[in-house]
Amino acid sequence: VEKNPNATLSSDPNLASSTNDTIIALATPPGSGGVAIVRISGPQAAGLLSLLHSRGTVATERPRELVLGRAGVAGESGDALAVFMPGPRSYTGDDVAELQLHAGRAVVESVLSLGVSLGARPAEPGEFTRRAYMAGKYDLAQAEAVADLVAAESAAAASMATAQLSGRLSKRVGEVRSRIVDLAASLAANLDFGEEDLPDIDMAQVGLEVEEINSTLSDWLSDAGRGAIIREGFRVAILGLPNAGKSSLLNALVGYDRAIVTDVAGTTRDTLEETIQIDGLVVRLTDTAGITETGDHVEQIGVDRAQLVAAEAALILLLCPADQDPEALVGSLPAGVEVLGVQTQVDRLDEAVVWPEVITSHVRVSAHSGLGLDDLRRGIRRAALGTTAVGEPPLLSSLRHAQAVTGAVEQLESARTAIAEGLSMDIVAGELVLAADALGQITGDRVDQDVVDSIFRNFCIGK
Ligand SMILES: Nc1nc2c(ncn2[C@@H]2O[C@H](COP(=O)(O)OP(=O)(O)OP(=O)(O)O)[C@@H](O)[C@H]2O)c(=O)[nH]1
Ligand SMILES: [Mg+2]
Repeated sequence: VEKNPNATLSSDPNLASSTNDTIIALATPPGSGGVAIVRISGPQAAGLLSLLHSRGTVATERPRELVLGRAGVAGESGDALAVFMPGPRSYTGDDVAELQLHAGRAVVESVLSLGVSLGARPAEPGEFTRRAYMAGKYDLAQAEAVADLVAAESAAAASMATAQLSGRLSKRVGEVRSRIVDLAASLAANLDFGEEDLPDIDMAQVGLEVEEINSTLSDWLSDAGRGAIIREGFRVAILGLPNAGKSSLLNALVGYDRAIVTDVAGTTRDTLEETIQIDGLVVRLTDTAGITETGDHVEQIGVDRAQLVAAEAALILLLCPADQDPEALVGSLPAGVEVLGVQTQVDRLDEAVVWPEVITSHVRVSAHSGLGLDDLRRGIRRAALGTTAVGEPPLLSSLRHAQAVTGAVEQLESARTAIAEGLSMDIVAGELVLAADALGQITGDRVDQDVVDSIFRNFCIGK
C-alpha cells in the first residue's frame, strides 16, 4: 500500500482494511503534563522502536516489559520507557510499541515527527481501535463502547460502557439474531424438501415465535431512552420571570457562585450551562435570562435564547416565587417538554404558589437556606429515569443501536403480516433474513462501510 499521510479512512478503502502500514499517534491528551504516551502499531513497530529509543531493541526482545532508555535519535528527547507488544496479543492485533515520554509539547512533537520521517503514518481518529475491530478483537458495538468509556462522565455511563465492552449487548444481539436465522432456515429447508421427508411447518407457531422475539426487542427499545440519558446526560433548562431566583438556584445546585446574582431584574442575559451529578446521573443545567417583554435589544436576545434552550431541554424547571404569577409563563412553554414547577425563595415568602393545571408536579425550595433542594434533585432524577434505580444499565445506549433494533422490529412485523395473510414461506423467510440483517448492524456482522467510517471518525486520535 502506498503511504499517503493525507488519506482519510473513508476515502481510501485500502487503508481501512490494511494493516500493512504502520501508524503513530499521541495516545494521551495533548499539552504538557506528567507522562505522554506515543503509540505505534503495524509491521514496522519493532523497527521504529529500535530507532526512536536507545534501548528499543532490548524492549522488542522482552515483550510487555518496560525498558528505560532515552528517546530520539541521540537521546535528545530525554528519558523514556519503551514497551513492545507483539501481535496478535496486542490492542490492535498488530505489533504495537509504546513510548512513555516526559509530556512536553516539544518532546512529543519531535518523537512524532521523527517516527513519521522514519516511515510511520499519523493515525486517524480511532484508527487503533479500528484495527482491533478489523482484527476481530472487538465487534462494532464493543469498539463503540471504547469511545463511550473514554467519554464517560459519570459512574453510570462508565458502567454501561463497560458492560457493552465486555460483550453484553453483542451476546444478546447474537442470541436473538440466531433465533431469527434459525427460524428463517427452517422455513427455507421446508421450501426445498417440502413434499418429501420434513414435516410441514406450523406457520401459526412461527408467528408466535416471531411475536415473542419482537416483544423482547420492544423491551430493549423502551429502555433505550434511559440508555441515551445515562450516556449523554439529562438536559434541564431553568426558566422563569426576571428575579425568580434562577441563577441563585443554579449556584446552589452546582455548589459555588457560578452565575451573577443581583436584585436587578434582567441580571442574566446569556445562557449558562453547568454540569452536575445526581446519584451518578449527569445533569446538564442551563440558567437562562428571565422571560419578559423587553425593549432592551440585548435582553431580548437573551430571552430568545432562553426559549431555544427550553425547547431543546428534556425537562424545564419553571421557577416562581410567591410574589410572581406562574400563569404569565405557561403560554411561552414549548410543547412536549416535561415541566417541573419550582416555587423559589420560600424562606422569604412561604405562601403557596397556585400552579396552573398543566403543571402537575411541583417542589418548594430556597436557594438561600437549601430547603427543598433534595426534593428538587429527586424530582429531576425521577423525570430522567423514572423511579427505578440506575441499577442494571440499559442494553441500548445509542441512537444507532435503537435504529437497528427498530428496523428489525419493523421487518418482524412484516413477517407476521405475511404469515397472517397466508403468504408463501419464502416471503416470510425473506422478511426474517432482513430482520436478522438489521440486528447485525449493531455488532457489525452486516454493516455498511460508511457506518463503520462514521463510528471511528468520532474517536480521538491515538485511541
Ligand atoms: N431570600 C431569598 N432570596 C433569594 C433566593 N433566591 C434568590 N434570591 C434573591 O432574588 C434576587 C434575584 O435572584 P437571581 O438569582 O439573580 O434571580 P434570576 O432569576 O437569575 O434573575 P434574572 O437573571 O434577572 O432573570 C436576588 O436578590 C437574590 O438574592 C432565596 O432562595 N431566598
Ligand atoms: Mg439570573
